[in-house]
Amino acid sequence: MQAATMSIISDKLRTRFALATNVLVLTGAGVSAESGVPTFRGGGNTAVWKGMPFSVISSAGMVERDLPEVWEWFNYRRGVLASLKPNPAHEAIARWQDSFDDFTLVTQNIDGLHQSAGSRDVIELHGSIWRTRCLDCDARHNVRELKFDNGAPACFDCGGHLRPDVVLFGEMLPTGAFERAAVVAGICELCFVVGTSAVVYPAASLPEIARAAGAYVVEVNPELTPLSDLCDEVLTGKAGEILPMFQTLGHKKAQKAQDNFE
Ligand code: BJW
Ligand code: ZN
Repeated sequence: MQAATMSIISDKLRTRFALATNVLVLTGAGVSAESGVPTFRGGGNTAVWKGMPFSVISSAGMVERDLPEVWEWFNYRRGVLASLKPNPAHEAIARWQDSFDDFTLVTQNIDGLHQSAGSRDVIELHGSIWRTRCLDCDARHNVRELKFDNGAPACFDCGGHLRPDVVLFGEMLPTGAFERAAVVAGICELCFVVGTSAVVYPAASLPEIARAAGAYVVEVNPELTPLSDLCDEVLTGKAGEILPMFQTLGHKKAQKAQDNFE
C-alpha cells in the first residue's frame, strides 16, 4: 500500500488513468457524505432510529415484524434526501463514463444521487429508496414523486403491501446485479473504491476480485478500511475534493477523440 496526500496523484496512477480502457468504480455512503447524506458507520456515530441501530430497523426481520415502522423510517429518509444535490464527487464520476471505452459504476447507495449527477446504467447493489416492491405480486413501482403518509402504502397493481425496494441485512441482492459487477471486476484494469467502509459483503468482495485478477486498485476515503492494505494506492481525503483532481489528467480516449477531430 502506498499512502498519498490529497494533492498528489502518483505518476503511476496518472499513467494508469491515462491508458485504462476498462474502469470500475465502487461507491459507498461516503461519496454522498458531502451532499449531506449521513453515513452508516464511522465518525464514532452509528445511525439510530428511535433507539434502534440501523442494523435492526433496516433488517428483513423488521419488515416482517413492523412494516409501518420501517416505512416511517424510510419516509423520514426520503424527505431528507429529496432536497439534497449531487456533489463534485458524483459529478466527476459521471464525467468519467464518457472518458473510457468501458466504464462501470457500481454503488451500494440507495439515494439516486449518481443518476441525478448524470451517471447512466448504474448497478445499484442495494436497491433504491425511490422504488417500492410489492410483498404480494413482486411488482416494482417508481415512487420518486410520491409522498406517503405513515403506514405501509398499497400496491398500485394488486392492492398488496409495498415495501422499500432496498436490500436489508440478511436479504439477497437483486438478481444478477452482483454477478454483472463481478464480471467487470474480473476484467477491469483500474478499480476505484470510493467512500465505503468495505465491511458489507458481497459488495466488499468486488475490489478483492479486481485485485486478484490484476487490476490496479485505488481507495478514496478519509479513513483507512479493512481493504486499504490490499489497495495499490490509498488517496486519503474526501471524495469531493480528490476525484475532481483527475479532471485535469489526460486519458487515451479523450486524446483519440482530439486526434480524430484534428
Ligand atoms: C468518506 C467521506 C467522504 C466519509 N469521502 N469517503 C461474508 C462475511 C460476513 C458476512 C457476510 C458475508 N457475506 C454476506 C454477509 C452478511 C451481510 C454482511 O456483509 N454483514 C457484515 C456487515 C458482517 N451481508 C448481507 O446481508 C447482504 N446480503 C447477502 O449477502 O445476501 C446473501 C445472503 C443472504 C442471507 C444469508 C447469507 C447470504 C446484504 C447487505 C445489504 C446491506 N444493506 C445496507 C442497508 C440498506 C438499507 C438502508 O439504507 O437502510 O446497505 S447496510 C448499509 O451498509 C447500507 C450500505 O450500502 C452498506 C455499506 O455501507 P457503506 O456504503 O460502506 O457506508 P459506511 O457508512 O459503512 O462507510 C462510509 C465510509 O465513507 C467510511 O469509510 C467513511 O470513512 C467514508 N467517508 N466521508 C469519501 N467525504
Ligand atoms: Zn402488488
